[in-house]
Amino acid sequence: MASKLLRAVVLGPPGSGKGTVCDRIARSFGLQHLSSGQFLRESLGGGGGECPREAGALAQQYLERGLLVPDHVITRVMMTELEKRREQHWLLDGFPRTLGQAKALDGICELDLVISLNIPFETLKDRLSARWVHPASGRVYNMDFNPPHVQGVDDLTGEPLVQRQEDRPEAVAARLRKYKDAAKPVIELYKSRGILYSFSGTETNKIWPYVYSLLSSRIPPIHPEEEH
Ligand code: G5P
Ligand code: MG
Repeated sequence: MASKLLRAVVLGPPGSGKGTVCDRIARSFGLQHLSSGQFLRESLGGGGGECPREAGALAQQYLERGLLVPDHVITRVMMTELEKRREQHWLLDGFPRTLGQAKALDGICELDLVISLNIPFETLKDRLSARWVHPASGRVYNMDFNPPHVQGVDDLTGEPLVQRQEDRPEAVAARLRKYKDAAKPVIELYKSRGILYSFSGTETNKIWPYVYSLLSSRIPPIHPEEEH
């Protein structure tokens, strides 16, 4: 097992806790955490990021509206990133999200496990509408889970926080429906291969011990289990 590189994916709707779970897995097991949304956002800043600049400009229009970026754009970004990490264990956060993306991924690797986060619709709606950001830095707060020290202002700069267009309650429901339609065939595909592991609940902290124990059966932890 030591020489085999782990290829894992975390699937879940917006706000389901993919980023939170992936951070913890990366810390506990030493996997590279590769977030498609993060690569896209970095590219928007122009330079700095590793995603090609044209892809970034194109992606911006979709990101702002909470829509899925076209398959060929995100697939190109992810293939470039994965190519650089052939020798590392990795964990994908937010990719693949459509059947077309899943097929592209099949072309370059064989996945070992897929974690699917099943979070009730109402919980997702509440979480996403509680998210506020500091536009200049991209720092993200959640009014329930990780609130700023002072309500409505960024911890480091003291500047005002704003709510993203796509996190406004009226936009959230439409976003979640679209996600579900696109993701259904992806989930079916991995289920039929016997590599899908679904976790249901309303709290990341309660799901985490199960995810940890699944991962432990595949790869030795580099850090003992953390409470959070
Ligand atoms: P992203 O960046 O992949 P989303 O919208 O899928 O963005 P997001 O918002 O990043 O998902 P997440 O990673 O699933 O959510 O969840 P998270 O950030 O860990 O947790 C969400 C919030 O809830 C946080 O504030 C967290 O602190 C809080 N939270 C976590 N657990 C709990 C809990 O137990 N309780 C409470 N109360 N709170 C909790 O993609 C962004 C955009 O990029 C494009 C799309 O335009 C997308 O909209 N994109 C793609 N387009 C096409 N194909 C792809 N593959 C794409 N990937 C990205
Ligand atoms: Mg995320």
